[in-house]
Amino acid sequence: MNNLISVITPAENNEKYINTALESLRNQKYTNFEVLVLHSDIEALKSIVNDEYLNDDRYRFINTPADIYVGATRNIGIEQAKGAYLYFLDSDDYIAENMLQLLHESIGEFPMIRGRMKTTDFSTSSVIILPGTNKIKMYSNRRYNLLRSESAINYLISKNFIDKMNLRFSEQFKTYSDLTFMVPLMEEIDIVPYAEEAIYFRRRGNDPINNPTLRQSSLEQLTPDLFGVYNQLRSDNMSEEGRKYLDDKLLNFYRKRLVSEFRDDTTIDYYFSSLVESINKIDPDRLKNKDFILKNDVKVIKSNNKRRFRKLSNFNHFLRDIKNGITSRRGRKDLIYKRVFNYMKLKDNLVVFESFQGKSYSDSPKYIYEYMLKNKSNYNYVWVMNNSNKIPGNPKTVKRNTLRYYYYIARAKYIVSNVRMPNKYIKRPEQSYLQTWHGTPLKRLAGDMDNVHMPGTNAERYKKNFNRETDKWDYLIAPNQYSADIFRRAFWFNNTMLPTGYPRNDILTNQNDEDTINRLKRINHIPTNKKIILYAPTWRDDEYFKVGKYKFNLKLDLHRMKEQFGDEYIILLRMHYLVASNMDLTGLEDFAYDVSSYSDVSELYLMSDILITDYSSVFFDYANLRRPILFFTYDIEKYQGQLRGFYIDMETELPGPLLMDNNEVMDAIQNIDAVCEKYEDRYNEFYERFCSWDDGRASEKVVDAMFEK
Ligand code: C2G
Repeated sequence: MNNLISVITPAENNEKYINTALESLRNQKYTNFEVLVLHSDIEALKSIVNDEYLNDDRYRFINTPADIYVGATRNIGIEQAKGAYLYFLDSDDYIAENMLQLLHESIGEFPMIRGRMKTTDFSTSSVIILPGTNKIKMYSNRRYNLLRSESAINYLISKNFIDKMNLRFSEQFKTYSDLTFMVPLMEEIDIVPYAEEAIYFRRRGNDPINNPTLRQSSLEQLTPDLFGVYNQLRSDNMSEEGRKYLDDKLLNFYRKRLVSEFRDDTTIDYYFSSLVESINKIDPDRLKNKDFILKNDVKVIKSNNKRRFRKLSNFNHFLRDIKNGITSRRGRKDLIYKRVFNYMKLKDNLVVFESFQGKSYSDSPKYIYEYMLKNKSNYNYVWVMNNSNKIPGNPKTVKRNTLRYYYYIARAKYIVSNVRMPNKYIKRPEQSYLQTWHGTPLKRLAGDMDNVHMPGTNAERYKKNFNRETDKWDYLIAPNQYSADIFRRAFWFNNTMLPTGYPRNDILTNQNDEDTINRLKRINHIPTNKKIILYAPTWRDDEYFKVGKYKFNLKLDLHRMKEQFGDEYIILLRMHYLVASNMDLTGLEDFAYDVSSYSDVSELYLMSDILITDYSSVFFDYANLRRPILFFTYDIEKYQGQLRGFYIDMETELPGPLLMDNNEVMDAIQNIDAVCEKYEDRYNEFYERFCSWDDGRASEKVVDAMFEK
């Protein structure tokens, strides 16, 4: 008997990590294997595969038709496999080097054996090696426990056994098709060994919007597939374990996923008949230990009375909201927001403005508001402000996340914000939500991020929440074509893009004059007889005290700067709004000023003569002034490599030099005229590309687009 193992690896939509998967096979202690890599554009895939695999005939690259689902792809693999065993490995995963050996050594006469699964993220790139002492557990009555992951990956399966059963994957289902292979197999087998030390590393899906894993697929996809698979497999001739497995899968899906979607009647209409068909097959005993609500739901579904079910479902939701409302303060707020405020009539002339989560009166919302104040008479305004702050026109102010806040965001016809609203915000269909965003992106944004290093989240959750938010945006401002292109993709944005430039930059065009600049300096007690350096760095995803409060280690040598430039310059230190560190400025009086709490950074730009920054979007705006920009990028390798990645090449596309230490910073300031001359051409190109939409009329254009003239 041949001992060849055929590893079947579909690579569609998951090309990026294929070399890691193949590397983990190359490192196997058990070498008698072939790999069938399947893709609908195999030539394109081969172009990213390392040569060593292309030149090794154990690696077989097979072209598959386009537009087939993974079940059909795997079937092609099975047809072409030459081995005595099959093993399914997905192209974005990898296995420990003893995997095939341990499975092969332990399968004996059993038709199938399973290895252990570990979840990993996207930062792990090299293949992990584990020592192997092969502990085997036997699963008989509980063998369906092994199928909790619903997946066909990570089993070594006798090909002969599959051929005898004539078993293949069902090809019409995009999701859950693994069950159509695995459930019949489990039914034929009494005992499945489980090798505890054979580890399969499964990457957590980090792109739930564009490339969802099975679990992350949309409900519109999952629901008909689950019903379809359930109805195809579920029969009374199955083993008790098999029936229980499928029934529980259906009930859990109903409970955890479907019920929350049944807030709206059209969803119920859509799924009701399939739901009835499936629920009718469930063993009545299965409900014995379930709670009253589920039992009652099932009873009403079985009565096949859609109207009654709709009523029940609405009532259940109401009960749940009430229950949350009684048990916590937060729940009470949610209840009133959802069940009361959201049913009140919209106020057609009310606009809510919010900038950086109520932290300041600033950014594009400020300039849009001031334009409206001057040019529109028939609107009322609410500003979200967490601290008292004098705002022209005396609008109502509310603190973020209070009950009053929810009152206004429920009733205002218009919402204007520059960052994300709370996840809880329910966008009413008649509301208009303008997202101004807060900068031309340098660092990778939302959907373009591979890893998320912020506390309290991961890429999957981050992107899901982010996508839920961007779905609510009706209008989005683009400061330049470059941003418009990135926003469409990274925000999954399909609504109205306003190609207007940034309202916050209007003053950089309209008020770039000596009178304004001196007036601003005087109001803020900043000397008018010295030149000004503005230091405005960004935040670091991985340096924080707690969620939302970031640290900043000031690396600039201020004492040295004071000594050398104190007669000619002062420096304004401007930390990012997410940074919570306090700076110690003793000994730096009359030279360094902490302007972190100054509300409007555009005014700081106007006052300053040189900008020092790093990876912050501030330089895109500052370039409107055509004044010198220096980049203090002491941690560029870490920032670019591990944390975010950039959209543009910092080395070749920026309008100023990258400076790695204090010596270089001192030098550049000392020779600022020479620096400017050296970067003149680049600065011009940069200006054309990023600033040419900013013509001083962005606020006007945005207001015209969103409010009737
Ligand atoms: N900002 C500021 N002071 C700083 C840094 C930033 O006032 N020291 C303001 C600027 O208006 C800047 C905006 O906050 O344009 C965004 O800051 P970034 O440093 O670019 O970082 P981030 O908040 O992560 O946003 O598409 C833009 C990106 O999402 C960046």
